[in-house]
Formats: sequence, C-alpha cells, structure tokens
Amino acid sequence: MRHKMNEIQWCPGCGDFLILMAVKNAFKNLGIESKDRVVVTGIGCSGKLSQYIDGYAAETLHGRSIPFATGVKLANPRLTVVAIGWDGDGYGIGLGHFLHACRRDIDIVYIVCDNENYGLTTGQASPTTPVGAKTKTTPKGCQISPFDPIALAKSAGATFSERAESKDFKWLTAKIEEAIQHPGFAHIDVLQDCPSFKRW
Ligand SMILES: Cc1ncc(C[n+]2csc(CCOP(=O)(O)OP(=O)(O)O)c2C)c(N)n1
Ligand code: SF4
Ligand SMILES: [Mg+2]
Repeated sequence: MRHKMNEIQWCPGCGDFLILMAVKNAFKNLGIESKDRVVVTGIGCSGKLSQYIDGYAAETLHGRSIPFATGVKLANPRLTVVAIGWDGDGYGIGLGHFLHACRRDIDIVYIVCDNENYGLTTGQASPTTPVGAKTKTTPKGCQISPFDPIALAKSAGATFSERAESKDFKWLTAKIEEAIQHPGFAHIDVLQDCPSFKRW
C-alpha cells in the first residue's frame, strides 16, 4: 500500500495538508524516529495520510483504525502509535471502537480529521454535520443535531480529549505533541476545511 507515496491526491485547499504537516512536525519536535512510530489510518480522504509519512504505516478498513492500532500497541508497547480517523469513519461506523478506547485508556493517540461531511464519497451528511447545512443527503439543510465528540469522549472516560483546527497550525502541532506524551488514550478532534463539499 506504499505505492505513489509522494503523490498527494487531495483537493487544493484541503485541511488534510495542514494536519499531515502537523503530525510530521510533532514527530520531529519530539525526536520520534520513523523506526519507533506507527501511523494507522482508516478510510476517508485523509486515509492516505499514513502513506505520506515516512515510517511504519497501515491503511485499514473504514472505521477500524483504533482496533488495528490497539493491536500494534499491545504487541509492542515501546512504539508511538498514532491512529487517524474521520468524522464518518470514526464517529459513524467506528463509533463503538472510539467509545471503548476512551474507556480502556490504552496509550495511543487518536486524531479525527473532522470536515463535518463524508468527503471521499462526495459530500453526504455525517454525525458532525451542523443543523441547517446543505449536503447531498440533506438538500434542504440538515435537521438532525450533531453530537459533540469531546463531550462524548469524556463521558466514556477519556483522560485526554481536545479540539483543534487545521488552520491553527501551531496549536494543532502542540496538541499532537501533548497527545503523544499523554500516558493513555489521547483524542483530538480537528476541525478541517473541505473546500469541495463543506460550504457552511
Ligand atoms: C464498510 C464501508 N462502508 C462504506 C464505505 C464507503 N465509504 C468510503 S469513505 C466513506 C465516508 C468518508 O467520510 P469520512 O469518514 O468523514 O472521511 P472524509 O472523506 O470526509 O475525510 C464511506 C461511507 C467503505 N469504504 N467501507
Ligand atoms: S473532498 Fe474535502 S476532505 Fe476530501 S480531499 Fe477534497 S477538500 Fe479534502
Ligand atoms: Mg469527513
């Protein structure tokens, strides 16, 4: 799955570019070498993030980055393990894994690239789409309230759950560094731009 490593395939202006750079910077700033880290992604536009970072990586199934990353950490606790998911991937199909990871407090980082829609499948509503937002599946505006991922994580026992924005690059990098250093499950919800489908 490491073919075309250098060919980034996101839309111009996509927040994923900044998230990718922030993860790379955090590894660099903390001096975590490629042999000591594993990046695990699920499925979504940003699923390719694991291909664009030098080091061990796995691109897994939709919503399944957490169980894969948990297995990696249990097999080799010395590794820094960063799982990356998306609002549809992590809060929709993978929600059960997320809640149990908060409860189990296994020492992995979980970054959710939250563009408030299903970008890869061309812009359907997701669990974080705001009320009133027009998407392919909500042409008259979304009528279902989104949930708050941070409140949800904390109610499930998360010891680290924070919000960041892809645009606020310094803050995002600092939060990723904190999350890596946190002893236990560390979740960051990153609000990201999606110029192709997020127009609210
Ligand atoms: C089990 C399964 N169901 C459905 C899909 C189709 N699918 C691919 S990406 C995606 C949604 C992606 O949205 P999100 O997770 O928010 O990521 P984004 O593309 O917005 O970054 C869906 C439903 C799939 N790949 N696997
Ligand atoms: S559809 Fe949105 S999230 Fe996906 S690559 Fe394009 S801008 Fe980024
Ligand atoms: Mg999304």
